[in-house]
Amino acid sequence: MGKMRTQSAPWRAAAVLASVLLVGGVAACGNSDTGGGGSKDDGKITMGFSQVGAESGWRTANTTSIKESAAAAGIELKFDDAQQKQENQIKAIRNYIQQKVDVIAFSPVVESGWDTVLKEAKDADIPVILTDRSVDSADKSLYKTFLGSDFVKEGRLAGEWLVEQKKGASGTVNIVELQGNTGAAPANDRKKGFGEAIAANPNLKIIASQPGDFTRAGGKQVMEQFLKANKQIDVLFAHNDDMGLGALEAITAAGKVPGKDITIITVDAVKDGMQALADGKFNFIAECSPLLGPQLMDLAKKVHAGEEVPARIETQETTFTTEQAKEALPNRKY
Ligand code: GYE
Repeated sequence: MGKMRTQSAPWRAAAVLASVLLVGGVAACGNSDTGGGGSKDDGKITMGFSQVGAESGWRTANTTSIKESAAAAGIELKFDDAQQKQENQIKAIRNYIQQKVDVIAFSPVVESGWDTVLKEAKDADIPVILTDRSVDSADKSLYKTFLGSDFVKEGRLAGEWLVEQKKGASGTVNIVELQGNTGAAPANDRKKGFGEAIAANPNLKIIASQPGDFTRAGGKQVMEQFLKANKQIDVLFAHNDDMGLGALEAITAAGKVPGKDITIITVDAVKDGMQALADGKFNFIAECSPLLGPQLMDLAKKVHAGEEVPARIETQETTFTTEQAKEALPNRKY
């Protein structure tokens, strides 16, 4: 050190510059480590997750599952809520690419329009996992796997139950349908499955079908319109519990008894929906599980390690009648 003090001015300047570069270099390296750079010393996986929003009880339970599972799996989670907007999801995914996360996972708000950003992730060598909802991209190499429910099946199970209930009906059965947000896989697929199933009985007619965006407010508002425009409504098929719960208010306000005057079928089986079913306000629910976190973290570890994973992993689910809801409710976690 004594020598340093005796250095001439140019030498001192050079030494200072060298140490600044050295410290700067270490700092940059450290940043990329904590920021989720591809080359990590600590071996910790960083996942960038873009969530649809917070539109329903299902979504809240799904977000909790993902956050808890990431913590339990030792995965560093970067989480973004897109507030039901595709542009926000694309922005979040681009941010994750820039931050060089190890894995990107997301639940696409709509099915179409993802090819460009998925290609960007692929070019950056970042594996993508689709969870809950899928995309309609023709190029399946743009993502590693899709973990989630079979929404067509959920719609079909709902429709088959109705066909069975109404098999003795002599006249027309008027059905109204509350769809999820326009263009979403669960909205498209549940509509399709339900429509196919009820085609078994030509007396079953969908007289109105509109999006209620998977929210309680949406369900209430659209059901009010349905009730105003249609004298006789026999059945409501809502693509999720929350819209069904919103519709309950509209039905009661119109002086009708939900579950009796109007048969109500929904999808999800979150706690509030199950309570309505147990109370006889809903009549049937096709389950859709939001607890995707543990499987998602498992898949993230596998794709990060370069292991092969199945292209499609389907969630296991069931259906509930009022009696079954009463039985299941005490142990329902979400
Ligand atoms: O049914 C609905 C939510 O994508 C399966 O999104 C999910 C759906 C779920 O808002 O409640």
